[in-house]
Amino acid sequence: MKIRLNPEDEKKVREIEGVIKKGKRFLLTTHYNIDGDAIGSELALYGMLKRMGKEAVIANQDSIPAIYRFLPYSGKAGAGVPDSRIKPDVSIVIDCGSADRTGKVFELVKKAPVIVNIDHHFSNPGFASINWINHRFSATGEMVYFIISSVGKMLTKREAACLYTAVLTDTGNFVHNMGPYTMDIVKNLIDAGAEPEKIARKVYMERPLRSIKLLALCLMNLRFDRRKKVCWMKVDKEMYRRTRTKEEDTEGFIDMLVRIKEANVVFLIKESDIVKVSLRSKSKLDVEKIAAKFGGGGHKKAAGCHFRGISAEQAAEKILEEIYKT
Ligand SMILES: [Mn+2]
Repeated sequence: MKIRLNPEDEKKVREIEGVIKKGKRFLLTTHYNIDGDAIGSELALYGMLKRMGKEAVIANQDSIPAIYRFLPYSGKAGAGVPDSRIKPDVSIVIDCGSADRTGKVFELVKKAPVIVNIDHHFSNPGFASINWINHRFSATGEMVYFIISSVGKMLTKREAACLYTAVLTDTGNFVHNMGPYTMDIVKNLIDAGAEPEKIARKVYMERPLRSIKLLALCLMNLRFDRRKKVCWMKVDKEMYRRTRTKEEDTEGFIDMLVRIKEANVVFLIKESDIVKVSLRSKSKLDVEKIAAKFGGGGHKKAAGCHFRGISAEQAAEKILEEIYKT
């Protein structure tokens, strides 16, 4: 089934098509704290470029979380330190609301004469030479879908699996942020060979026991503010130590909070060298605005920010204070 894009988006796809056809050496990157959309979109694009006989290198600040290592091509996206010998003629930045979300890799990105920015974050300022930004897409994976169907002519089973994972995870299992094309795209991805059951099992049903034990500790300190209907919890270093876990074991913890009926806004605080906060809104309250107050970003319903030099408790207070101002 052919999905018709609106003329403006179609124009962007054509523009990116021109760059991809001309380019020889591509650098692909995405944001740190890699999520399913970031890695799924990146790997699908990598698959297409290789299929077209292009040179392509992936450089990411962070390594791929364990739950996404089942994805095709995931072996090509090793952790971080960019190889300074790479001389790309096109850099493609995927799912990054701002350039600094690429971390140190941006030094390498800048070396390319042409930078392409493909993203669905509302706040993206358009930092590249070609910017395709539209927050109406549920996931950047949807945008990559249109690029691959057009430039790559078809969609392989492997690329479809990557993009399905992108859309599945960025919509929180098809719960929020659904766009006008989402279900049509998903249908086409399944037709192209993506296996919904297998992917859902890999992403949601293969958690190590230690991660659930960590969740149990977190839930013990679940807090609730009745007046503003805010629910939050923290993960601190002591909890990681006791359960022999690390940050990637907290994947999906925030979704536990989202399930709470009484809550309108929820957040999870993770303490490591810095204090990271993930926020979700179940009401009209725009959590992107809250995160932006502290230099973070994201979407209306899902956003994040971080703090340095303060404790998890202090960070929680700052966030609450900001919520109380709304
Ligand atoms: Mn995304």
